[in-house]
Amino acid sequence: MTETAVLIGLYGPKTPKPLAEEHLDELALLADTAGARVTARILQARERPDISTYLGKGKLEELKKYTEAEKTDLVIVDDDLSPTQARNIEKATQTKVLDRSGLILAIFASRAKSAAAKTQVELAQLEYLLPRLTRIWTHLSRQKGGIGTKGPGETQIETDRRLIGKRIATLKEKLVKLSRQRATQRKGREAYPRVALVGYTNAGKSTLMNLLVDAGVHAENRLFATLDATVRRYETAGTTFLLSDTVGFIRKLPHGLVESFKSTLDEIREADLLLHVVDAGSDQARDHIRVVRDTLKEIGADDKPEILIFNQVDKIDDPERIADLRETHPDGIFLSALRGIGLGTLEEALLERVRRTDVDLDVELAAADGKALARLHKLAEVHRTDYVEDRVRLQVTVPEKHLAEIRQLTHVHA
Ligand SMILES: Nc1nc2c(ncn2[C@@H]2O[C@H](COP(=O)(O)OP(=O)(O)OP(=O)(O)O)[C@@H](O)[C@H]2O)c(=O)[nH]1
Ligand SMILES: [Mg+2]
Repeated sequence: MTETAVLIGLYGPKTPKPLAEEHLDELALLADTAGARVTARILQARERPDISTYLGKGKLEELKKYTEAEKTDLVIVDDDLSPTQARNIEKATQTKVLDRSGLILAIFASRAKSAAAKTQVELAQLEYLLPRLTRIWTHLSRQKGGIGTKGPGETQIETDRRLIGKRIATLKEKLVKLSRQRATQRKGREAYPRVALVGYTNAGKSTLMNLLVDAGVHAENRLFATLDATVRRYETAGTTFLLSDTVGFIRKLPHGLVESFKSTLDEIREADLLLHVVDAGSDQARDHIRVVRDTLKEIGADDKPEILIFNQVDKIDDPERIADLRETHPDGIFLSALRGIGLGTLEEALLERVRRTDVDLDVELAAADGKALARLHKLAEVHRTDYVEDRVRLQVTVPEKHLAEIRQLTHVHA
């Protein structure tokens, strides 16, 4: 049976009511993605959450009445709760309580399919759990009067903590191995420039990926439909590059999740160009752009060149809105991945940017140097090979990023 849920949030000077409402809309979409049915929403005017109950006394009472009367299964809070706040709301309402990070983690857990995604999610979940156990433990030891008095509760929690710590170490080792495997796989495709689709969740990255390279990746109107990176070769008019679809971002993405998804996010970190996809039809488009840029910064990928793509223009009725976006983002490209509108402009921009990073060269090296020759074939596209006595001459196209290495390996003819 579908669980019912009531959503809770706060508004105040920093988050005015309409914005708080939009945040709850997003939380509702998250709840829906997790499989819950939202039956009510409660917003309270408060500058900051109550330190022990999140909501104020009156509102908590209101919530309690509601959950009792409606037999609600779940209370979902739009912020992250301290263990104390979670416990107190749970006690007052006799209902399961989830905070924003907990909900996002639950969704990731239910969606993870590949070994890598499963490992990454489990790691994030345990890391989310660990400090919460610790704080409960601290709380218990305070109750019992502290040092030296080890009640059974504490011993159990300590054992749990040790087990969790061990499991975390195992998962981290597994991820290192997986990331090494992926690095080996990547070696074979080094010659091509790499382009990564990035953006807020549900912006249309996977839909665009399917349109550009017929990747057959899953796209749907749910958050975090994509958890694994998919890489496909894109070939057109003599230019080849690799395009990857990646996991979407969201505001307040749990930090642990970003940390543990490092290897999936490598696709973004190692890209030469980012295609930043925005749902132009969303009232939150500007906010989403900011969140994506902040997250890119967090993973160390904020220095990449990007093409800003305003997708879903078919949803916009108001032409002024597009004009507005065009004015603030003159380099933006406007399209509809669903309807296939505006694709030509994107492909032109894409090729222009990708080609800019390629260099054509004539190089020469010793014919006996098999190792250097093999490496050259990995790093560059070879168009022509001529053997002249004990030397080899090659015509190659090299991505800018490999120029330095090619210069070391070979003699470059001007
Ligand atoms: N109207 C309209 N809908 C679109 C467009 N592009 C994508 N969508 C819809 O938006 C929803 C999300 O698309 P996805 O491609 O799954 O989005 P995503 O960015 O990959 O999302 P996640 O992987 O979940 O982060 C789907 O229901 C798409 O059909 C568009 O141009 N117009
Ligand atoms: Mg997707």
